[in-house]
Parts: sequence; C-alpha cells; structure tokens
Amino acid sequence: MWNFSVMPPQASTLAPEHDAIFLVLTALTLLFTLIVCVTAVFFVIKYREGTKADRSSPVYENPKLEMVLTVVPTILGLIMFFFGAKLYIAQRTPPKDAEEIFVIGKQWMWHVQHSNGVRENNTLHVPMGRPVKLTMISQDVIHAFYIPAFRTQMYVVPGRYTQIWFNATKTGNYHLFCNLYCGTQHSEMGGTVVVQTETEYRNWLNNGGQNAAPVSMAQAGEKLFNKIGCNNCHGATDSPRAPSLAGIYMSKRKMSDGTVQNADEAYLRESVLRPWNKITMGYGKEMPAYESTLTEEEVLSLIAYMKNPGATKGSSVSSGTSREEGLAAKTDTKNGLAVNAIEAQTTDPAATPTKRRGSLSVGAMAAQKQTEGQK
Ligand code: HEC
Ligand SMILES: [Cu+2]
Repeated sequence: MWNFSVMPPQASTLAPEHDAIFLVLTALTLLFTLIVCVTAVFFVIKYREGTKADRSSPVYENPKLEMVLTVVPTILGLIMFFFGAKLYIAQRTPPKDAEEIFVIGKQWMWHVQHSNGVRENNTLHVPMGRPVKLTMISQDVIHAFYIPAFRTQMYVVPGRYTQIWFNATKTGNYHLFCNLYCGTQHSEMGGTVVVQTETEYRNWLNNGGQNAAPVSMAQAGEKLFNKIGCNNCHGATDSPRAPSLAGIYMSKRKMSDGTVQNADEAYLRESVLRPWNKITMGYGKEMPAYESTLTEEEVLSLIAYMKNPGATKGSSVSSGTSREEGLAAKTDTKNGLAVNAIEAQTTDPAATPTKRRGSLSVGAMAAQKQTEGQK
C-alpha cells in the first residue's frame, strides 16, 4: 500500500493534546454541518412547490428551541476555548529548565547554534525527554519555523526574538519547514530535526557536532596497519619475517645494494607501495606491494602511524573509536605490554581483511589464512 498518513507522527509531549483538540473540533464542525444540512434538505423537499404539506399554522418563534440552539453551542464553544487556551498557554510558556538553542532564519536557510557553540544548518539536533527552547530571529524577512511532528510553529521576525519550546518524545528524524512564503526559494527552506537520546545528544555536542569522536590520522593508520595485516610481519623487534618499524621515521636504513636511505615520508610511501624498489639489508622480496590496494589517503595515515616512535612496536590493538582508547593503547606499548602481533589480530575477528579478498596480495592472504586457521 501507499506510504501515506493523514497526520504527521506525534513526537512531542503536547502533540497528543493538540491532535485531540483538533479532532474534537473537526468532529463538532462535521456534526453541526450535518444537522444543518440534513434539516435544510428535509425541509426543502417537504415544502417544495406543489406538495400537500400542511402550511396552515407557520411557526414564527420557539423560545425553548432558540435557548437550546444558543446555550448548547455556547457551552461547547467555551469547552473548546478552555482546552485550546490551556494548550496555547502551555505551548507559549517554556519551562524554566529548558535547554536553549538559537535559531536564525535567513533567505533561504535555518542557521542553528547550540549553547556550547556548535553550529549547524538546516538540521536541528535535540535531546529526547527534555524541554528545549528555541530563541529565534530573522536576518531578513519574516519566516515561520514549523515542526509538524511536534505540532509547533512560530513566526521568525527581523528585529525581535520569538520563542517556541517542545519536549520530544521519540528519537528519529522529523521534517522542519519554513511555513511562510519568504521569497523564490522558500520551498527549499527546510531541513531535519534529529531527536537523539540525552546521552547521544551530549556526545554529539561534545564532539563538536559529530556523532563519533574525530579519529586522528595516526589512529586511523594504526587501525589499518592491524586490519590489513602489516602487523603480521612487522613487530616490536627485527625478526626473520620483517624489520621492525619502531622509530623508523627519519632513521638511516641500510639497503641490500649497500646504499643508505633516509626514511622520510617519500621513502615510507615507496616502501609500502613498491617495497621491492629498495630492499632492506638482510631481507628479500617477501613484502607484498600495496600499490593497487591502498589509496593515497590510507598511505598517509599509515605514515602518520609509523612516524610515532613507539607505535609499531607490536600491535597495540586500539579500535581507534575514541581518544581515550587510543591513549590507553599507547601507554600499554610504553609499559612493554605489547602483545604478539598475530595474537592481537585474532582478538579482533573484524580485522580479517575479507573485504579486500581478491585484490589482496600474497602476504596479507597468508596472514588471513593464519587468522582463519586460529578461529
Ligand atoms: C609478508 C610480510 C610483510 C607484510 C604483510 C608487510 N611487510 Fe613491510 N616489509 C616486509 C619485509 C620483509 C621488508 C623488508 C624488505 C623490503 O624492504 O621490502 C619490509 C619493509 C617495509 C618497510 C621499509 C622498512 C625498512 O627497513 O626501511 C616499510 C616502511 C614497511 N615494510 C611497511 C609496511 C606496511 C605499512 C605494511 C602494511 C601495509 C607492510 N609493511 C606489510 C614484510 C612485510
Ligand atoms: Cu522562510
């Protein structure tokens, strides 16, 4: 069937009350329309020209009926007014502990600024289950800030602050509109309200408007180093498999042809992409060439990782998802707690480079077999 709903989702504390009032009003309107229409049609038919209906004593007034027709709608109207006014006051009075977020409307975008300075455009991140107050102003013409799922809207006016508040009840993404024609691109002046749990929202704020903490290049490099199996050959010390890479950056390397190379960025890059161009003294062509498997971005992060003197001493397995983890991993290495490279890789099954199967070079394939064998 179609993905069609009569009402937008209810995602704020006031939305159910708003909808109830709206539905009752609609029902009452329909009911009275029906009463008036049915009676009108009935009389039109009954007293049409030529019928034999009794027209001998026409009724000119009926105080009882008039009282009923006056008093009943008045009471109904007052009841609706009471609930409407109650909701209106609730909607216009932000709770004192509300989180304040600032919104600037301009042709044709919404600019949002959070209390700690994080900014965003045409998106509004808010915590769930906590009152949020928007203080809004326009930089040019009058706009209207409208979030249907929260059943709330307010004009955004130049030279004057206006406010709305809401308390979101469901996580998810909801529409955000400018609901007042404000120029040629008015229809594009909208976006998304992202409702997150309180913790997610705090993390998002603290990460400067990102859901995950930024990962340093060296951390990304470390992750990649372990993931594609560099650590299966390169360990804390020189081994028959491969020379150690610990402290390699800017050191002098002896090549098997007798020359000495300075291990700068260019040398490290070449050593990863085309290792057989310059073979380290005492080794052969065991290292696979990564020329066709790594992007320049990946090579840069590997180099950033190799520049860290302690970094490649065995694998310090850090998922690289948070700074704290990365730091902890590094301290481990310093304390000499470096774990055996292969062991380390098996602790993280996701590290198997399955994605790269096919384009994988021999060395990494061997590494993969090893890990699979140990499972
Ligand atoms: C199959 C084992 C193996 C794998 C896997 C491997 N290497 Fe190597 N690597 C070697 C050997 C052996 C040498 C020394 C011979 C040479 O220079 O090619 C070497 C050399 C190097 C050098 C130059 C070292 C020096 O002494 O100057 C760098 C840098 C390097 N590898 C980085 C990497 C990186 C980064 C990865 C992962 C993308 C990797 N290696 C994967 C075996 C391996
Ligand atoms: Cu607008």
